[in-house]
This record gives sequence, structure tokens and C-alpha cells, in this order.
Amino acid sequence: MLQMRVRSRLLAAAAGLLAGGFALGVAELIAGVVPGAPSPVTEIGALLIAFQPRGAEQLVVSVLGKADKPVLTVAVAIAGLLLSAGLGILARAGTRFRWATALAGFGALGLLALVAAFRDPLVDPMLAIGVFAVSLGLTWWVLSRLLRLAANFEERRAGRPAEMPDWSRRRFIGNSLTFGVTALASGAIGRVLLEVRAREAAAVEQPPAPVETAPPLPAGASLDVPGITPLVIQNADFYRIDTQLLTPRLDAAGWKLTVTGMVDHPITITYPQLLAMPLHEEYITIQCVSNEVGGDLVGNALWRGARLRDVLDMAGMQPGATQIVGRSFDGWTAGFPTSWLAESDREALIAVAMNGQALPPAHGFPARLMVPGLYGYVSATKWLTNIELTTLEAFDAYWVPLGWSKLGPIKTASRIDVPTVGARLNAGTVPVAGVAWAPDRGISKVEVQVDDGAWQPADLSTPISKTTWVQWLVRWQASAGDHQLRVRATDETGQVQVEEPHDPAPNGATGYHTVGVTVS
Ligand SMILES: Nc1nc2c(c(=O)[nH]1)N[C@H]1C(S)=C(S)[C@@H](COP(=O)(O)O)O[C@H]1N2
Ligand SMILES: [Mo]
Repeated sequence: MLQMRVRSRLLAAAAGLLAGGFALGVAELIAGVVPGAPSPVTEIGALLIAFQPRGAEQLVVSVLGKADKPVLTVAVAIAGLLLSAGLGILARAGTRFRWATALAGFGALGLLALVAAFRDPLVDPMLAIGVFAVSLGLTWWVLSRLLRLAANFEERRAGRPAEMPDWSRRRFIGNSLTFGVTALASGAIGRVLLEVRAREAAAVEQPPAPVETAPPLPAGASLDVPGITPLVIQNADFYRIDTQLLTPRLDAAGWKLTVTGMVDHPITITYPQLLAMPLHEEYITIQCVSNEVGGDLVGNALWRGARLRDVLDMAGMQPGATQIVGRSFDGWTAGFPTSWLAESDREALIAVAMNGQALPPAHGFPARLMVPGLYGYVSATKWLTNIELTTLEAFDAYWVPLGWSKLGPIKTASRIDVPTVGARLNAGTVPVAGVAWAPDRGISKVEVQVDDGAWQPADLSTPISKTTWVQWLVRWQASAGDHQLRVRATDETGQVQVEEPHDPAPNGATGYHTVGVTVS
């Protein structure tokens, strides 16, 4: 190990980066091929999500949004490579101490990934230890090899005329390229395999037919306007928000739901037992609290599941319980007041099917909670494994200490789907249309304003129920010029949507969705 003194910081940094990158790439490949093996990048990303500082909520919510998840993964990978480059520079002095320190640095990074992997219930700890050992061994091997080649190359260069073919240089470059290309290729293949596995449809039979089916869609439930959001969003198109970097794929056979806390008899329910309960079917519109005005983190689907009430009755909810906490396999939690279910027409479900298909893994297979009228972060626990009855004071669920409100009823909201922002239109009749929701109060009125004109009432689709959104339409006589279109909704209690613009934090965005268009 000694006598590998490398003078150039750049060469040493390259050696360190390639050593770290090679280990990361190979680990990614193993994770892609062997189910239960951890991806260090993903696990450290998950650790960052778990230990996000308070006050970072805006940042993290945007990171957790669908498109930004890869950003976190890539950032973790880049940070790992930069740290590896730094450790390469540290090792270049060629002393035993520096070399040991650099290796300890790599060991510490590996250990961080290992600890992160131990927190992931879907990772096999023995496989994690194996990947840790292999990665560390590879790092050591690549680093010592490249540093030795770099040292040789510098030595020869110092003692030889510049014209002579410089084989030591070629060897350094050749080896570096080989390690670099192998790292990139295995990393890319591993990533693709991981993503493909996460996306595969569940090979699960459809849950049994419901005992109580939702009534058929009423006549006029859908408006026929090109570009309007469909009344029911297909599973593949449904928005997805959660703290998981990849889609967890739980095994229904080994799955159990426990009901614990302030209950007379704690119970455990298996998947077949859950399916054997009388299943109820209901359309519910759910929104993410971090949805911006006009955003698309909202959807409506037909959910099928056991009634939460029935399960709570089985366990015997105690009168002192004031909070229902849903916990997922990874320890994520959401909680809402027991009083929310006191209203007899709020039928919360332990959902097992979405739009007639088994719950997709991305939406919580085998089972999730669906509670009409509440934002997802306080209610809709996916990959549900425990329901705990407690008090509101005794426990704060996942997002509450991070600055989001304890209570999360969905605010009345409306969105313009057509025309789109910046659309260029021809003068004449232009359909202005979209969706409006106030689960579970229901929508009574939607109005559109053009520039500073009077608010005009929109035609509404026949609502499926109070827990679902409606579509709305105004036929606008558009005149030439630039125009601002605004929309507002009124719920069935008579409350008009809040006009004052506000960010999503801490309890849901407010403001009227506004779309600017040009008519000629
Ligand atoms: N286990 C778990 N369940 C979760 C979350 C999560 O991060 N983990 N996110 C919640 C949030 S914030 C929302 S908005 C809904 C989104 O449900 P969807 O992805 O099926 O649309 O899931 C909720 N359930
Ligand atoms: Mo959310």
C-alpha cells in the first residue's frame, strides 16, 4: 500500500471517484438483479427523507413530487462521487495513516448506506451486509490499483523524455476507462431493472366483488369537452405522492393488519380475512395538501374495501380514543380525529381495489386507507399494516412535526383544464371547462370571470356524490385580445372558495386558478 505517493490531485481525485463510482455501480446492479438487496443510493435518499430538517418541508415536498424523485437519487449519487474524489485526494500522500483514513472514509459512507438499508423493511439485512462488504472490497481494490498506476506514470514521466511512448500513462487511462465504463453500465442496468421491477403490475387476482356496489354513474355525470379532466382517473394516470423513492412491492401472503391501542381487543387481520369482509364500493376524490392552485395532485377513483367502521367495531374502539393513526410497513403515519367518522355518511375504507383492479403497488397494495374529505397526508396511509387508536394529544403523525397542520380537511377548489395557459384561440364560442371539488361537502356552484367582468355561472356535471369532484363548463364568447380567465367554486354549505392566494403549507393552497389566453 505504501510508496503510492501521487503528486497530482487531479489523478488522485479521479482514482477516488472511480473507486467509489465502481462500487456504487456494482451495488446498483446487484440491487437490480437480487430482490431484497439494497441500492445504496436509494437507501441514503430514503434516510435523507426520513431525517429531513424541520422547515425543509417545502423543499422536501417538491422533492417527493412525482418528477422530482429522480433528482434526489441523482443528487445522492453525485454527492457520493464527490466525496469519493475527496477521499482519493486524501489517500494520495502514500502514508499508511492517510491511506487508512481514506479507507475509513469509504467505510463510513458504506456504513451509512448499510444503516439506511437496515431501516428498509424490504431489504434483507444479510444481503445488505454482503453488498456492503463487496462494495468496500471493490473500492479498496480499484483505489489501490489506480493510485499505483498513477504513481508509476508520474515517476516515469519525471525520468523520461517526453517523446517516448508513455505506457504507464496509457495503462492509467485504460484502466480508468474500464472502471468508469463498467461502473456506468452496471449502474444504469441496475437502475433500469429496479425501476422495471417497481413498475411491474401486481400479479394479484382481483379482490372479490363488493357486497355494496357504488350506484351506477348518474346520467350527465360526465361533460363531453375535449381536454377536460376525465371524471374517473385511470390507475396508471392517477397522481402519486409518498416518501418512497421506489415502489414498495409487499407480499399479500405475508401481509397482516393489526389494530392496536385504545381498543378492547387488539386484532390481527390477514389479507384473505380482509377480503372476506363485506366490501363496500365508493367514488372518492382525494387531493394532496401540497397541490398548488391549478395543480394536478388530485384525482377521483372508484375505491373498494372493507369499511373502517367494521374493523374498528371488531376491535372495540374505546370511548376515550380521539385519533385514528394509520401506519405503513415502513413506519410512515397519518392521523385524523375519530370524530371525522362520527358523520354517518362518511364511509372510510380500508381499500383493496381501485377502479375495479387490485390496488396497484404504487397506490398501496395490499391495502390502504381512504377517508372522504381529508388530504392524503392525514388519512390515506398506503401499504397499511397497523391502525392505532390513540388521542390527538398523544401522537403527531409523519408530516405534523415537519410543519404541516394536524388537521387536514380538503379545501374547496376548482381548476381550469381548457383552455390551457397561454393558449391562442379564435374569436367566437370557446369552451372554458374544468373540475371543482369540496369533498365531502359537495359542490353547489362554479363561476367563471373573464378579466374584470361579472362572474358567470357554469354548467355542472351531475355529481356522483358529495365526496367526488364535478366537471364544469362555460361557453365563452371570446373577443380579440389578451384575457384572464378565473374560476371559483362554492360548496354545498354555501361557502365560496377562499380567494386570497396562499401556499400549500401548512394546510392546503388557496386562491383562484387563473389562466391567461390570447384571442385573435
Ligand atoms: N405509506 C404512505 N402512505 C401515504 C403517503 C406516504 O408517504 N406513505 N403519502 C400520503 C400522501 S401525502 C398522499 S397525498 C396520498 C397520495 O395517494 P396516491 O399516491 O395513491 O395518490 O397518499 C398518502 N399515503
Ligand atoms: Mo399529500
